[in-house]
Amino acid sequence: MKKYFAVIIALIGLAVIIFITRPAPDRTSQTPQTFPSSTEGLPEAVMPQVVRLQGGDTFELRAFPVKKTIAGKEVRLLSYNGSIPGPILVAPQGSEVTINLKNEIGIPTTLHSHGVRLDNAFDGVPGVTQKEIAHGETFTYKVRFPDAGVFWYHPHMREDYSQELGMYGNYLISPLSDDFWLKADEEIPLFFDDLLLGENGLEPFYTDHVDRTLMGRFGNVMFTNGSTEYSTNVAKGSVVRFFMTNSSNTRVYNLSIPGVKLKLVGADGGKYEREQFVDSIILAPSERAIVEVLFNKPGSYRIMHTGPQANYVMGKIDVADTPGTPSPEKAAKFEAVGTNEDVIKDIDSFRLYFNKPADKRIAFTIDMMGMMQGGSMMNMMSSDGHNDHSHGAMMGAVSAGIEWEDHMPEMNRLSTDEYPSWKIVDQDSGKQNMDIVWNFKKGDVVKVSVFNDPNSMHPMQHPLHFHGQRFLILSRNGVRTTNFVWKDTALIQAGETVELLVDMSNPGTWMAHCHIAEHLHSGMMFGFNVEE
Ligand SMILES: [Cu+2]
Repeated sequence: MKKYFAVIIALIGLAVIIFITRPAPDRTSQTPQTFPSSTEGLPEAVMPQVVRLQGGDTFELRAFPVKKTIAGKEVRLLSYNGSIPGPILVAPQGSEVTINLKNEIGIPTTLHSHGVRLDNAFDGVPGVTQKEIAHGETFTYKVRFPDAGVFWYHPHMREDYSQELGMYGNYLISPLSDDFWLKADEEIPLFFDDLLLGENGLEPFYTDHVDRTLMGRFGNVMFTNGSTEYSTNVAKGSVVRFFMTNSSNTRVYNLSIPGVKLKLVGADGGKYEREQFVDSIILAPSERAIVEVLFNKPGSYRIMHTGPQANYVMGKIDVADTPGTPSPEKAAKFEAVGTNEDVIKDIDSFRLYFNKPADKRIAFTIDMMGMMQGGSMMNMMSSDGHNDHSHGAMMGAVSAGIEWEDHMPEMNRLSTDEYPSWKIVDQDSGKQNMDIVWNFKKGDVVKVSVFNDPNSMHPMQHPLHFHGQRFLILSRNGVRTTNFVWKDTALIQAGETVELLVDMSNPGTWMAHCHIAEHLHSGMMFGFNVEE
């Protein structure tokens, strides 16, 4: 054990030395250009609108820069329709709406409707499903919503910059049946995000390259719904349903509201099979959680992000001591833990596939210098290392599965989309990243085994997102999931082997990728086709 640990430490040390002494990347341009940071003439960011759409409606979405004061500094951010987050688009399940996106952010963009099983042509992947939208141009998206729950939209170009600066918004898709959710007094969407501020405002972003690709850009200022001091008021006795989304580039949150019970009822693609009370919720970039809370006692409640190294107050909820409407009946309904027979029934037709062997096996790793390429790391991976528990234990000592903070800020800052190279490796074909193209037929149910190599040069978590489809997380390190929910993103911790069962129901040419924006730009993506 100690020997392995020493070897890992030595390898990391060697990588650091090579990294620091490496020749500067050949960038023929003199000084790297940064994106504009001036706020002159920009409108002030406004509060997001709630927009109720019906099937067939058309909505105009305009992306443009705004200014906002954060921690005493006025900074230039990017908005949809002037707000951060963008408008909350509420639409009925089964509807299709038209969204005209006008791009005025100064660089090309697209709109990706995350988790929405829409027509492939409107998935927003530049060069795959559409031509990029140049500054000044408009693209028309037809977005259909087969599933109820919380989804979101964001760009699929330079996410590290444009999504980071505020380009994200929710779709709240209301269910067809009235009894899909518990009757709540309020529904509140919450976007959790962070921003990296330096002495002179936002830390710069470069036009010609993506930086901080090693760990992703961690912020040092926390944001809930675009505010560093988010607060909301609810009436005493209210049941509130929170729709939580993590729009951070890389930060994972561990969320709780001390003093009240959290009832976890849903995630990315709708409801869980069974509701459950939880102490906290781990939310990786792009994941969603649907949580119900009964506020029966007056007071000021904090939304906390509690990490192993630091705690953050993400916002507060004030419950006034006014005569609200606490009712024993409502409390009893909230306390009851429901079973969702509709979800169980929907998943029933997939259970026969749970125990089949994996159809596809991928591994996450990193090439920090090409030094390990084809060498010991590949051998470790192919020697069935994903079943070797000693690797997991070693990972525990080195990285503890999740990187909660940027513990190597200087090294992270110096990493770019050119170097190092993050990799998704197809363990059967040996292909990597965009060389991987899987072919399926509509209706295929595909088991994908994902191994996150704890012995790589930089073991860390990766949230894996599949476009256009839904999947179940079958197991983690061989332990079967006991309460299923449809997902579009799975957090794969360092050292974990996670089995996914993907319902390939939506034809088209799609992407799967790590949702850490900087990792995506470092290459962590691949393609798959679903034939009609
Ligand atoms: Cu990643």
